[in-house]
Amino acid sequence: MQSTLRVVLGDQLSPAIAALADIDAERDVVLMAEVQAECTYVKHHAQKLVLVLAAMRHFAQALQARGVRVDYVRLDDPANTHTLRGEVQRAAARHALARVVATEPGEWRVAEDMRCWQALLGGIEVEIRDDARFFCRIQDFIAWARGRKTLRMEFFYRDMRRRHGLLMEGGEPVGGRWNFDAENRKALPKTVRPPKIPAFPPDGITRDVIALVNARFPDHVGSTDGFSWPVTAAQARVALEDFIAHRLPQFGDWQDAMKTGAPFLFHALISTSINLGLLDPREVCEAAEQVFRDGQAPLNAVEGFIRQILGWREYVRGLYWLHMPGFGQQNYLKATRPLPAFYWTGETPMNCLRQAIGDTIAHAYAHHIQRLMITGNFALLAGIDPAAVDDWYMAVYADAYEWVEMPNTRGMALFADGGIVGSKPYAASGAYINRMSDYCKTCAYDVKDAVGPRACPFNFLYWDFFARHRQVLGGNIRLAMPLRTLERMDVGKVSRMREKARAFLDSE
Ligand code: FAD
Ligand code: DLZ
Ligand code: SF4
Repeated sequence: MQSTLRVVLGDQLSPAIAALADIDAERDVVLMAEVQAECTYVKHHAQKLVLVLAAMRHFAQALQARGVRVDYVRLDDPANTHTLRGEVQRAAARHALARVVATEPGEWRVAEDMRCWQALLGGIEVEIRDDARFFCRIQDFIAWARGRKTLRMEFFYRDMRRRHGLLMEGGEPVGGRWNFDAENRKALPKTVRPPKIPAFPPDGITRDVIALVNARFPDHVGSTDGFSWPVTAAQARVALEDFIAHRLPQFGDWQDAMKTGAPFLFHALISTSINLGLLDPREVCEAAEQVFRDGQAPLNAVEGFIRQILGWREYVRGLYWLHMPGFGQQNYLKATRPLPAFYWTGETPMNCLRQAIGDTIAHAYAHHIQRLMITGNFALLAGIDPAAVDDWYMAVYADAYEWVEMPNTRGMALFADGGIVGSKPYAASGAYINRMSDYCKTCAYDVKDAVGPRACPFNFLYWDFFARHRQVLGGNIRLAMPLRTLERMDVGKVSRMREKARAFLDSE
């Protein structure tokens, strides 16, 4: 009896994933394979490895409980070839196959590999299906982009709101405006205590994976200690419900705030679950809209949250596929410095970086503003090689997959794409960090100083950045203000700041 092999990758853990859509439980086999190549193509944080492998094992168990035949290859299987293609080939030899069905992967390198599978399998048909878990199919994004001069997120987002009817009333946006971002940039008052977040202690399956990861990947960043990410759809739903009940109402107000010792603030902590497939983005957006309709969360919070998922998440995915493989080569500002060693340890006197990197290493998580305005901003100002920065973001975050990491890092944070994702670089001096966090209060540097012995590095690096790139950024109307300020600055002060920048960067 010939069967269909249905391949499910480690970030495709949704019962409704396209490859399983028409499964015949009597005849078909699902292949899931833990392979060294996916665990080491970047040195993923130890908690990300535990998350993906534990979620894969739980998902396989749930499929088996529904009567589905799962051919599950473990990392410690002595016959494991340790590549996805090798495991598909071995599975083809084990089962009498009529065809292989897979869902398009999230990363270019895997998509390239998948295109070779049919030839490798001696002509067994390989069908690769669209990933329907996203609001916008890749082809639809490409059609949207065709013929447009600029691809701004805001216009894409409005189209998506219309197309999917989220926060709409009679063809118009609820509340009369598309975007409430201007109301979402408040600093956190000292008196506000962020709510506790739910914990998901490891069960037996996850404890086995923790032991495996500790034994096989001891040199990866971070530790498995304190692992507490949701690894099943049921846990992910608990995490979502907790966010909606306790943090969503304030999400808008303090979305951009940063606070010492409070890594999660009012954020959702759901990117790991959505990216793995444990949560459906539609379910997430609809649940958020419902609490607004029930009067339990304000519009600025709910619109801000839905914009991240329906807007930014879909938009960066579309841009990734539109521009790959070229995206990975872009380096508009010709940045070449190596990544400073403190990115891997957090050991630096710059308190903002120490906090953001410390949170990252401890939890495989930092929230958006820490990623963009602290670690990303420093790498932008310092002129760090985008390839090294990409590698770091891919390695340290539990939610990292290239389709979402690269446009955010090369595009939004580093402006290495020359303005595809954002219309200007997100460059900021210490004043921004001081306004949005309490980090500067306990820092060894003086945030108000740009030239003295205790000058905040973000200040002199900021002006050095604009001086260095004044030619290439000069035509950008959105940068007219800092460039004009630079022109009017005392020449001696500018050269002192540039000298400090040079000495500082050479010492890192
Ligand atoms: P919240 O702040 O609560 O937001 C809710 C959800 O919105 C997130 O779970 C996520 O699904 C979505 N979202 C928010 N912002 C973005 C965005 N810019 N792009 C895509 N989705 C977004 N996100 C990843 O999922 N994986 C990455 O590898 C990743 N790398 C990043 C690198 C840089 C340099 C920057 C600036 C951002 C990156 N992001 C990445 C986006 C964002 O920082 C994370 O999605 C977010 O911090 C996850 O935490 P949360 O679930 O608490 O998000
Ligand atoms: C991230 C990851 C890891 C660490 N391990 C595996 C694995 O062993 N097997 C697997 O199928 N997938 C894994 N993944 C997820 C893949 O890297 C992911 O599917 C591709 O990068 C495409 O997004
Ligand atoms: Fe960061 Fe400068 Fe503030 Fe220190 S003073 S925390 S280096 S912005």
